[in-house]
Amino acid sequence: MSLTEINFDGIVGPSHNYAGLSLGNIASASHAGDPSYPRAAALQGVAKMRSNLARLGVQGYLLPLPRPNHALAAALALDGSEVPQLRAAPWSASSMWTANAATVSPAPDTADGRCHLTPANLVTMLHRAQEWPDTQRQLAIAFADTRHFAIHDAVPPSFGDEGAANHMRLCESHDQQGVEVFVYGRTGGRFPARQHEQASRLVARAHGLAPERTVFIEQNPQAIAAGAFHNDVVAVANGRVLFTHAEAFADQQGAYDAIRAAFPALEVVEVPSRAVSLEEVIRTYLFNAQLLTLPDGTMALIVPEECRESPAVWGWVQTMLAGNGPIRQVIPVDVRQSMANGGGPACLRLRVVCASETVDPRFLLDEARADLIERTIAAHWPQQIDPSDLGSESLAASVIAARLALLDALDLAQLG
Ligand code: SUG
Repeated sequence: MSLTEINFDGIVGPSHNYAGLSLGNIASASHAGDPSYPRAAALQGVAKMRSNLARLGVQGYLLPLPRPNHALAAALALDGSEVPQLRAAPWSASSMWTANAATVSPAPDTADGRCHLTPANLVTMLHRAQEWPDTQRQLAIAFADTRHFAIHDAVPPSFGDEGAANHMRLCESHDQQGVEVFVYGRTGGRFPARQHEQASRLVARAHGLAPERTVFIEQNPQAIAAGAFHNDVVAVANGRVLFTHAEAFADQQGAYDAIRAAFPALEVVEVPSRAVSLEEVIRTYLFNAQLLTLPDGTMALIVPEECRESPAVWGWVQTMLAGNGPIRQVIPVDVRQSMANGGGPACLRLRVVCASETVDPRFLLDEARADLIERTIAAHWPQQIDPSDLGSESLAASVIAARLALLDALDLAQLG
């Protein structure tokens, strides 16, 4: 059985909305109150999956979680007198950003030779903290074969864990032993640092990672203050390559040295601040990109369309492509509905290195399933949601029915 990297994209749920719930997430704050377009959002996501399926020959997905979450609504004692953000939390479709679903350590890296997954507790944000028990339930079905996978409980609360968004892996090839890099923030800045060092260390211990192949790095507090609440907004790794902004880490050179000590073959592709400022990086999500190894061994970077519209970013991209670096193609995709809530192409996927035949096939995309998913979305997803609709009984009924229609179509009614 050969191990490959499979991207599991989050299908955008039918309650996708802009309620401005994420403090420190500039896009979420600036789109608060806007109407959202769940059908268009979900179709954008399927189009991205389709193009990556054609490129890589393999693509997975995870299903939207049950919304509105009646248990959370009851726990919050909602009676109409609360602030709108509280009312919106049980409706959040935030599980679409599966980079925050879990931290994944592939089998070659772990002591027991299984692929380990720890769902992220996401405790810093109320609307995200409700995700992990349902995410865990879904992971336990998709990766049910305990000979190959180990699914953990989330890190206990008070230690914030944001999953793969704050985790990178370097390796000669995906199926070989790699070096795992955990990137945490320090609290006390303008915005919450959502990934805590002790959460990262706990996950590394639980996964049975070898200390000499594990690196812990601090995020640059200025990047968090500028809106890079997750490391994957300022850096992404694949194979031997670390693609990063020059201001991603608290001690940039120290970070490179620490990674190189564990992984001497490291190739850094750094974007200097004079070429693209931190603010422009956060506006365009240049680094919230999928850095993919194509079947011919070269690398492609899947970036949001917003990158092409930025003269600074696109200028840097052209210069980079004209050089002889490891990234040979840069491909824009339209995920604007997700971007308006602070989620780019990389937020929308969880990378799992495993043998595809060990995954429950109901979570793997092929052309027929892509057609089926698209048809179900087109028939059932609401066209538009205004934040003032959240709480309405009729919207709740249509959101619930839409999700159940998708579960039925994919033979996953057990998730209902
Ligand atoms: O947690 N947005 C998400 C975006 C997550 C991006 N993920 C990664 N970078 N990997 C978040 O901030 C917005 C929800 C709202 O405002 O309704 C939100 O949750």
